[in-house]
Amino acid sequence: KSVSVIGMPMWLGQTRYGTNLGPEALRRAGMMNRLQALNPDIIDLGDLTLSQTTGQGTPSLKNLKQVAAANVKLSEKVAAVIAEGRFPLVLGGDHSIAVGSIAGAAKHYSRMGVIWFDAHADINTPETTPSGNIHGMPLAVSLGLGHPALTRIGGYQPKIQPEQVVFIGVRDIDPGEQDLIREKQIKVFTAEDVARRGIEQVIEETLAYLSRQCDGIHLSFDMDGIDPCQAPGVGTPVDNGVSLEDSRKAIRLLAASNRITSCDIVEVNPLFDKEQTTVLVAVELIALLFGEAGADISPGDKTVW
Ligand code: DIR
Ligand code: MN
Ligand code: MN
Ligand code: MN
Repeated sequence: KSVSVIGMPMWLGQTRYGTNLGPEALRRAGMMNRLQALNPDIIDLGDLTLSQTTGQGTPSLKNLKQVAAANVKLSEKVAAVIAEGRFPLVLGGDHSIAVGSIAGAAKHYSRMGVIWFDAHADINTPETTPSGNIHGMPLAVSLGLGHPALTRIGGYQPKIQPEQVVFIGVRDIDPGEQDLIREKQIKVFTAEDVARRGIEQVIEETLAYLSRQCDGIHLSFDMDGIDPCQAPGVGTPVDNGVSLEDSRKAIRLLAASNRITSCDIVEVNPLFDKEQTTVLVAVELIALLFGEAGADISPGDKTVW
C-alpha cells in the first residue's frame, strides 16, 4: 500500500495550545523511519500551512474562519492523495481536521464508513455545543449538520449517513449529542462495552456492520479514546478509557482486515505529554496500522497477543 502522510498543525478547533505541535512531535519520535522500514512507499508531504491566530468566530463556533479555511485545504489534499491511488494518513492537530479528511475522502466512495475511536462523540452542533469548540463537531458536520462554511466543504453534503458510522471508546457524551445519537440510531461501543465484550468482538461487529454497504472506511482515531493513564498527552482526558492493549489490538485487527482506506490520528498534545508517552504510543499505533508485527493476524485469531 502506498501511503502519503499529511501534517495538520491545528489547535484552533479547541482552546489549549499545543495540538498544533503534534505532527512535528511524531516525526521527531522517528515515525517516518519506522514506517519506511515497513514500506518504502510511505512518503511525508509535510505540514499544511495553517493560520495560528485566534479569533474570527462566534461563541458557538470559535475560530470558524480559520478552521474552515484549514479544512478546505485538507479536503483538497486528501482528495488528491486518494486520486493518486495512495492512502492518506492525516496527523493532527485537534479533531476539527476530520472535517477536511472526511470531505476529501468521501467523494471517492459511494458509501464511505467511518469508525470514530474517541472518548467523545464529536457530534455537537452550534446549537448543542457546551464549549463552542469545533473539535467537538466534526462528525455532525460530516452528517451535514452545522455551519455551511463547514458542511459544504468539497461542494457536497452530507458526506456520510448515520448508519455508516460506528463509535468505539466513547464515555463522555453531551446531552444534545446523546439525543442526536438516539435519533439517528448511530452504532455505539462505549469503552465499557469494549472492556466487557472484548475488543475482538467489537471490531468484528464493527466491520460486519459497515460491510453491509461501505466501499471504504475512514478511521478517525482520537488519542483520548485510550485511557489517560496510558496516553496522558491530550487536551481533554476522560478516565476509564480503552486500554492501550485493546487499542493496539483494535488497530491490528483493522489493519488485518484490509478495509481501512484513510485515517486521522488526532489530539496529541506534546505539551501535556509525560515523557513522550503519548507521542510514542501514537507512533506505535500508526506502525501497527501499516503492518508492523501483525498484518497477517486474522480477526478470529486470539492467541497471538
Ligand atoms: C465536548 C468535548 N464534547 C465539546 N469534546 C471533545 O466541547 O463539544 N473533546 N472532542 O476532545
Ligand atoms: Mn475527538
Ligand atoms: Mn476526544
Ligand atoms: Mn485511568
